[in-house]
Amino acid sequence: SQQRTTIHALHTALKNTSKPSIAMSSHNALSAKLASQAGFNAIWASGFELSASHALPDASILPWTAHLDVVRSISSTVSIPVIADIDTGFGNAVNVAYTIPQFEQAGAAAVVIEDKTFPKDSSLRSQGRQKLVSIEEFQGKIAAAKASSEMVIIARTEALIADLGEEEAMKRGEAYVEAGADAVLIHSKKKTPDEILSFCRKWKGAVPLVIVPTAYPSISFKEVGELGKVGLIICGNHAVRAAVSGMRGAFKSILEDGGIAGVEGSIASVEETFELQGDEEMREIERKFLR
Ligand code: SPV
Ligand code: MG
Repeated sequence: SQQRTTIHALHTALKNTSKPSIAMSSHNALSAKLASQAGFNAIWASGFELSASHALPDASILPWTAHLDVVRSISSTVSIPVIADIDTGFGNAVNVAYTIPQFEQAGAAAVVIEDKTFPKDSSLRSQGRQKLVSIEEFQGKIAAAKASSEMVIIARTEALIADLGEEEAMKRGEAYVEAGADAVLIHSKKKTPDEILSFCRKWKGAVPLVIVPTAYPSISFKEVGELGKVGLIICGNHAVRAAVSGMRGAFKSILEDGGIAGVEGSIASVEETFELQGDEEMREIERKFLR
């Protein structure tokens, strides 16, 4: 199946730490299709983006089925691997055991599960509520995920986000590998890459790392590749932020201009939008079947 192929492709790509794969965030099938057309290697079905697209905080406000629905919609639209952000797994290890197969069925190639307590809060929020579950409990959640799915299971530690220090982050990362994680996402909200660079250099784990450099954007993909430890770089929220800027600009111009003519040259054409909607495929169906 196509899903088996994307799972396998992602497994292989993660190991190529001298040239990390680049995932772009998406909050719906349209943004995922644009990211795929642009040439990104994978889609990050971001909880932050999904929440933002509902004008809600990224704090376990949306039901888990909202994550599932967007993953299904994205997976049925693009053929590159889709990495589902399942936050904390929406509960304990039992919840993980029941929800994980649903994400696999929805077409995800991978899930990222984080070691925060449910309900989670955004990692990027200053003074956010960053309480972690115990290492043992999270190992159970990873094991539950591995036991119930063929997908790539990426364990994410929020130890640095919670200000618990590098040693705790390292201990957690290694413990998660022991529990069966295929990769470890090490997250940081420091404004410079120093914290992440130090962690990556010290990492001796048997699996590749994953990073989300939103807070420390100065780091280049090339620089990350030179570390030889990171298999995947996730652009965490750039689709929804680009959408916000694009819409704000166009909306402002239209009201200022007192008409829609001024934005014609700077927004996507209707024809371009038809293409993204798969209009060609529908025409084919019309030709074949519509009598
Ligand atoms: C997301 O994009 O939902 C993430 C990355 O989990 S972050 O927002 O940095 O926590
Ligand atoms: Mg998230």
